[in-house]
Amino acid sequence: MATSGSKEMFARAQKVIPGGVNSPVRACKSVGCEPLFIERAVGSSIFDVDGNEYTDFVCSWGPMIMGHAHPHIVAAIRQSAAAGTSFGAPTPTEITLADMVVEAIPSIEKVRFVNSGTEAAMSAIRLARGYTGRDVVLKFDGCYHGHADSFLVKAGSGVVTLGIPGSPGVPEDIVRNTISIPYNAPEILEKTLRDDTLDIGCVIIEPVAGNMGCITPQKGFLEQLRALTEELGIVLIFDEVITGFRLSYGGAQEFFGVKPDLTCLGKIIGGGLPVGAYGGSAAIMNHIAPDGPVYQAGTLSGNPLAMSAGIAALKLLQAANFYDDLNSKAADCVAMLKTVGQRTGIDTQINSIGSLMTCFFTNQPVTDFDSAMTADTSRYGEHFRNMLSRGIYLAPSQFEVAFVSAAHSLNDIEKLGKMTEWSFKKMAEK
Ligand code: HOZ
Repeated sequence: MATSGSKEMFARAQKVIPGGVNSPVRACKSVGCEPLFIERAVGSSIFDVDGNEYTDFVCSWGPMIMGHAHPHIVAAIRQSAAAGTSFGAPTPTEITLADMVVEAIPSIEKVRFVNSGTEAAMSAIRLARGYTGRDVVLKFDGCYHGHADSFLVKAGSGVVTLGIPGSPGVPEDIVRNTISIPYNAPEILEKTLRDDTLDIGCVIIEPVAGNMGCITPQKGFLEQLRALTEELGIVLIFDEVITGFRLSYGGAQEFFGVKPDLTCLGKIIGGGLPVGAYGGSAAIMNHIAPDGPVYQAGTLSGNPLAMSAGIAALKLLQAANFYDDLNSKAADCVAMLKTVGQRTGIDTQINSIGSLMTCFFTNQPVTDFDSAMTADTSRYGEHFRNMLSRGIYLAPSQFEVAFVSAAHSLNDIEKLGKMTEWSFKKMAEK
């Protein structure tokens, strides 16, 4: 495939944008190539500036659950834009979307909209600290909650992809107030939470880890976490930026039947526009200004454009059997990937849940950060490049998830299977 246009743009971008990108993972460093510059997208396809078409399994890292440029979402954005894009004042659309979120997410009685998942997680821990009067946050190795200071300790996503051990610029005091323990380790969890010298105020977790590849919670893990935090008066935060409206309409908390105190949302609720949100019981949310003393604000928060896109997206998700259809399509992908792995003798572990999946290049079950690290990242890079050369766009890192959308067709799934088999055979022959 000719990619001279992307190459030229990357050279230009590097002169004026750090690393040529506005978010590190997309630089494609860990997969040994340069980024494609995308011009447009529709349904399950994206098109680069050289006119190449790719079947897209990144889906903008999650928001594009309906596929790209869905006509209802585009129409809602157009209509909203024509009426003005931001007023810095309350609008009817934010009440509509808040009503929909409150109705959908089991633990949310009140919700505050922000502009990104990072902002949502950052604001949720400030609220939890303000509410409990305790500063220490417990997180899990390899989980990623955006790039706010407190979360860059043993984080997933680009932090692990680029092998950054923490981040210069994060003050020692903040690192001291963040404890990170392994995912799916019930004994360590109990011991840490019961250690009252640590003075933990809140726990934040991705109920399905999606930023060290897809890792599901082992049976009873979320239930144990809920029971312990409740008993000890620790605020439990579910980061549902990926899983919200993805695993089910009510997110992971509905899927697993475990209710947190606070929930962070993003991605899907913005219909592809920049949005985040955090919510929970009125008792906790009333501590936010102007009702309470915990300060959080934003000029563009709840802007009508993003709210309208979000409303249109959520309405589409209410279609009968939407999640059953989506998840059964994803299950077909998973079954096919497993068969291809067995047929070609390439060691892989396919972790999946709902419409999320990761193909880890390892022969060991992947249940936490350490086991994720056994994956052969150079093999993933080779596979990524093979697939790209045949028109399949995967995440440019072993430690991310692939997303299936409502727009993916049977053809797309078959193409994924065929190209995966071709790529695995090519690697097996070496
Ligand atoms: N893991 C990130 C989304 N959950 C990747 C996107 C980014 O950092 O740009």
